[in-house]
Amino acid sequence: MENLPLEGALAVTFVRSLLAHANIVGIDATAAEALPNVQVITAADMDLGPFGPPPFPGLNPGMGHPLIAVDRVRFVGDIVAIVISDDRATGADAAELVSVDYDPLPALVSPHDAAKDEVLLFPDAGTNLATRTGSPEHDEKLFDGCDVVVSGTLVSQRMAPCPLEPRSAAAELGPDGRITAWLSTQTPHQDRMVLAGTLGLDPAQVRVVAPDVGGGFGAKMLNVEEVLVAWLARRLDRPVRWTETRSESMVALPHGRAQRLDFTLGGTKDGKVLAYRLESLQDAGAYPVLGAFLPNLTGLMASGVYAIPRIEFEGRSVVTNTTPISAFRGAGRPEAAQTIERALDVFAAELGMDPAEVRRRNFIPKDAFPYATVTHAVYDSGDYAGALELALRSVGYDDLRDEQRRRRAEGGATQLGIGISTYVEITNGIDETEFGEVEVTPDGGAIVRTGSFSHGQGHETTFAMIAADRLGMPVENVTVHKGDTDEVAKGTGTYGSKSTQIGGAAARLAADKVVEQAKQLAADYLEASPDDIVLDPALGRLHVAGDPAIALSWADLAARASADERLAELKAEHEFKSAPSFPFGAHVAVVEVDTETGRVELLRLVAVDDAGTLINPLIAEGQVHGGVATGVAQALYESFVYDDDGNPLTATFVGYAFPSAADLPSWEAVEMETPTPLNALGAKGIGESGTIGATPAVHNAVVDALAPFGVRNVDLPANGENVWRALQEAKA
Ligand code: MCN
Repeated sequence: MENLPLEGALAVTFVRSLLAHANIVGIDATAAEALPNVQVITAADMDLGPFGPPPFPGLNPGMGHPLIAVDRVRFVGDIVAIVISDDRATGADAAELVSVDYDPLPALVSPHDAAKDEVLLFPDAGTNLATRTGSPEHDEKLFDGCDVVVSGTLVSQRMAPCPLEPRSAAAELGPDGRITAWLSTQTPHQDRMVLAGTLGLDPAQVRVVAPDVGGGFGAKMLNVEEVLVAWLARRLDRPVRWTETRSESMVALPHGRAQRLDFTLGGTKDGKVLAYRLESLQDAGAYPVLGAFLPNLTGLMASGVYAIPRIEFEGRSVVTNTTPISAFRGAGRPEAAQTIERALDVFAAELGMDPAEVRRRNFIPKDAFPYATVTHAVYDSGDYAGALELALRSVGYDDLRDEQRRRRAEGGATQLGIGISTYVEITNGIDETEFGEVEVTPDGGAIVRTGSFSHGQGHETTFAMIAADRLGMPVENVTVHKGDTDEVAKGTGTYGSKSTQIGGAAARLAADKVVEQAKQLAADYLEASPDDIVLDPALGRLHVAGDPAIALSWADLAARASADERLAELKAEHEFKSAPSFPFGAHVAVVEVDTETGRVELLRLVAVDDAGTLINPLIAEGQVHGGVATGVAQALYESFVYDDDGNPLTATFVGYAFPSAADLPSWEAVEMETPTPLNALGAKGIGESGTIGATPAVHNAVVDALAPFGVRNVDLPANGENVWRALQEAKA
C-alpha cells in the first residue's frame, strides 16, 4: 500500500503498549506534537465503540477490543495512541516521544491462572472465561470395560503466523463520500460488511480492495488496525496509509494455537479403543476473537480417523494478557489431530503394540461413509487404512523398523525414530456459500470473478482451469479476478481451505450456465434449435449436432455478440453452498535423535494427503509442501514465549525459531484421490492438510526414538532443549 499513488497521503504510526496489563494514568503528546506536522490521536478523540467481540453464540459480550485503549492496556502491543505525520520516519520518531504514564497491574500469562478469575482483564465481565463448549459433566462409567487406560497432556504451543510480507493498509475518502480501503486481507467482502458496520456506514459506501497481500496463513483478517486506518481517512478527510514493521507484526498480528489438552484414552488389551476424554483450555489472548472458538473445532474433530464409541469433550477459552489468538493454518483441527495421534501412540506403547497396528484396529472402515462420529461430525468419504498402507509402503516401514532395532541393539548415541500420524480434517467447516461469475470477453476468452481470495494458493491457475475445462477454452484465455468488492458482487473469502470446493464449484457451475446460454446464442446465429447445438470442448467450438462444419468458435461467437450488443448473454453467476468435507491422510516421519545432546534431525517425511479429486496436482503438492513446513515448524522449532510479566521474549526472528528451507528436508508427497460426493468437482481442501498431518508424525517420531530410555512424552516443540529435559526426567 506504500506504493499506491495516493496524493497527499498521511502516514499512520501506532503507539503500542510496552506493558502487558496496566491502567493508563495519562498520555503526554506535547513532545511528539512539537515535530513538524505531527498530530497525536488518543482514546479521547475516538467516537467508535469497541471492536468485537464477534457475534458468536456464547461469547462473553463484555470483552470487546477498544480501538484505542481507553483506560487499560491488556497486552504488549495494545494501541494506546496514533501518530499522524507526513512520512513514516517522522511518525516513528514521534511515537517514541509519546509519553504514557501507566499504573501496572498483575499480568496473567498462563491460561490456567486466568481460569482462577483472581485477576480480571474485564472487571465488568466478572470472569476471564470468554466461552465454553462441550460438557463439564464427567461420566464415571466412561472407561468401563477398558483393560488399559492412558492419559497425558499436550500443549499445542502458541505460534506467530509470520507472513514474510507484514500487513499494510491504506484508505481514501472519495468525492462521493465513499470510502475505499486497500487491505492485506483474505476476506475482502466480509471486511466490507464489518467495516461498514463498525464505522456506522451502509455497505454500499465502502469498497475494499485486496491486492497481492503476500502470505496470510489465516491471520490476515480485519483487525483493529485496518478499522482505524479507514476511520482516520474519514476523520482527517485525507488519504492515510500504514505498514506494519516486523516486530509490530510479531506482537500485533494475531497468534495461533495456544491450547492445552488433557487426554485420557482407554481400550481393550488387543488394541481396540473404547473411550476418550478430552479437555481443552484455550488461551484466547487479551481480546477474544476467532481463537476463542478453536476448541469447538477441536471437539468436533476429536475422534480423528477412528471409530471411538464413547467420547467426552469439554473446552474452555480464557482471556490472558497476551496477543489475541485467531486462526492460523489448521485452526483448531491440528490440536485435535495432535492429541488423538499422541494418545494412540501412548496407548500402543502401553500395550507393546506397533503404532501402525493399533491404528489399523480402530480405523473407520472404507465402506462406512458417510460416517457420523459421536462428536457429530459427518465425514463425507475416506479410505483411512488405504492412506496408511500407502504411506507405510512409500516410506519402507518394515525396513526402517529393522534399522531401528539394529541401532537400538548397538546402543549408539544417535537413535532412529519413526512416527506415524493418520489424520482427518474439516474444510468449509461451517457450510458456507461462495460466489462465482463467468463472463466471455469480446476476444472470445473469459473472466472468472470469484468471491474467494488467493494469496499464494494459485486460484489464478486452478479456477481458470476449472472454467476453461467446462468452456473448452485454452486455460491461458481465462483470467481470474478477485479481491475488489466493486468488481466482484459477493464473496466470503479464503480460510478453512474452502475455496476450491465452494468457490471453484461455483465457477464451474457458472461456466456451465454460460455454455447453455452460448448454445442459445449460437442457435440464433446458426439458425438451428438450441437443443441441437453442442459444445466440442476439445476444439472450443459450438456446432450443430451431427454437423461439425456448421460451427462457431468462442471468438466467432463473442465477435458477433459484441457487434449485436448481445455479449451480456454470455455472462452468468452462481452461488454454491455445501456441507463441510473431510480431507484425510497419513504422514510418516523419520528422525535421528542424539540422545546425549537432544539434537533432533528430521531425515524424511512421507505425506499422503487425500483432498478428493485434484484440480492441479502440482499446485496441490505445493500446498502440501508449505503446509508440511508449518507442521514441522510446530513439531520442532517455533514457540512464542512470554515472561511472567507478559513481555514477549520471541518478538523477532532472532528469538523466534522460524525455520528456513535449509532447516528442512525435501518432503515426499504421495498422491491419493478419494472424491467427495458433495460437489461436482469431487474436490476437498488441501491448504491445511500438510500442517495437520505433519506435526503429530514428527512429534511421535521423536518420542519413538527415545522409547528405550523410558521417555513417554516430549513437550512441543520437540527441540534439543525439550528432548534433553525429557531424557533427564526419564533418567531421574
Ligand atoms: N487444489 C487442487 N485440488 C484440490 C484442492 C485444492 O488443485 N482437490 C488447489 C486449489 O485449487 C488451490 C489450492 O490447491 O489453488 C488450495 O486450495 P484449497 O485447499 O481450496 O484452499 P484455499 O484456496 O481456500 O486456501 C486456504 C488455505 C489456508 S486456510 C491457509 S491458512 C493457507 C493455505 O491455504 N495459507 C496460505 N495455503 C497458503 N499458501 C500460501 N502460499 N500462502 C498462504 O498464506
